[in-house]
Amino acid sequence: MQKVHRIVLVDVIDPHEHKDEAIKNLQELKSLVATYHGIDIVDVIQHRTRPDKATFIGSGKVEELVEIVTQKQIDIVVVNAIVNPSVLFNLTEKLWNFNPDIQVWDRIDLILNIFDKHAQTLEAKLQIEIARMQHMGPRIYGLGGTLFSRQGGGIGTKGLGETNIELMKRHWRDQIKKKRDQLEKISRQHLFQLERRKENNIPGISIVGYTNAGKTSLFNLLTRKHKVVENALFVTLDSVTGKLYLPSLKKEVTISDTIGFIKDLPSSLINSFKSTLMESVSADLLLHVIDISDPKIDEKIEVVEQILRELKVNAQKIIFVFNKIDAFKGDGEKILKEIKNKYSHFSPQFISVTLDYGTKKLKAEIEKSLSSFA
Ligand SMILES: Nc1nc2c(ncn2[C@@H]2O[C@H](COP(=O)(O)OP(=O)(O)OP(=O)(O)O)[C@@H](O)[C@H]2O)c(=O)[nH]1
Ligand SMILES: [Mg+2]
Repeated sequence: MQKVHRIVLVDVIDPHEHKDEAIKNLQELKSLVATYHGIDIVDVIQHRTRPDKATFIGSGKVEELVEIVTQKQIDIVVVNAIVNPSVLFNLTEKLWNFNPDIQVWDRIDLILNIFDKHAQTLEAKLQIEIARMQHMGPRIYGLGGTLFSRQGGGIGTKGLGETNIELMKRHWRDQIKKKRDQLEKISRQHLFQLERRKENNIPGISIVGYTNAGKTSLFNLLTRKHKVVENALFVTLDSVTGKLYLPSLKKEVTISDTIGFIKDLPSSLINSFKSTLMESVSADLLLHVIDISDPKIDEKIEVVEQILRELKVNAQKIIFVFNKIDAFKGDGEKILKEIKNKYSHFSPQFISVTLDYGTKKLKAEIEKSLSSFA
């Protein structure tokens, strides 16, 4: 049976952040962690302060962490931030004596480990491996540096440690390059397919959005496919393309579903996923799926839009697809009106994939947007 990891979450809250915000953020972190499966959140340390340069949390909190790790047999510490590798190394070093196998992850490690579990295709796997190697590298040199300098403690042997670190770095760089070359080959095939589509004047639609918004559900409905849908984050990691027939255009268009976005997704990670995100970058039309029942709806829309800007998507048109309208509570009329006004540039559509509500109108809007291809 798979071992269940016992973890402690460490969150540092900005002193200016509202309490409700902090609770919501922690909730998202918890769902992210729950997605990993085989993990038991044993404890949470939340601390309202500025992050400490050396250890992220202050020395008093480090002592508390040591105590929790020892008493509750913790094997993974997750720091809810993107931190300098030296911070992760410093924390690991402080916890080593109490659990020699302790792992300290930051947000990137957590996301990469989740990605790793869900990745299906070689392309997605390679992208994750490269991102992981880049992210882990400095920590490994750090560890190596400490070990080597411990080994070569005497006068005159200092150079040995340095040479070894250099060798390690070179080996690491070579390994990354090999993976990159492999990925490059796959990306080229991908690009070739996209170019062929353009030559044949076949429009491409791409479904994008925050993780868990219902992208795959919509993809399945439109293409009659049966991809896995789950109430969890990052269920989809690989880009999959299906077909949708549009009667007014008298042609089939391609439609692709891909990885969801999340806030604080570091740009290095977005960059590593460029190969799978290629469909979205070159799509003629983007369907931005939004969970209308989500209390953090505006923030999530902005996160997605920001990432799309970073990716420099070419789409002439983006349609905002507000999904899960069946689960929406509150003054419906008023809020729908507000949304319609606020996002009028994005032809807002209101649908429920579960009830197959609003999809006819959505298809009509898609046809309108792609009418130049007729
Ligand atoms: N109430 C309600 N739930 C929905 C609707 N559409 C999808 N869901 C649920 O939302 C959850 C996420 O659906 P997915 O289609 O996997 O979402 P996704 O955006 O592809 O998620 P990731 O691939 O993990 O980023 C699932 O539990 C779905 O059953 C809807 O119209 N109404
Ligand atoms: Mg999905």
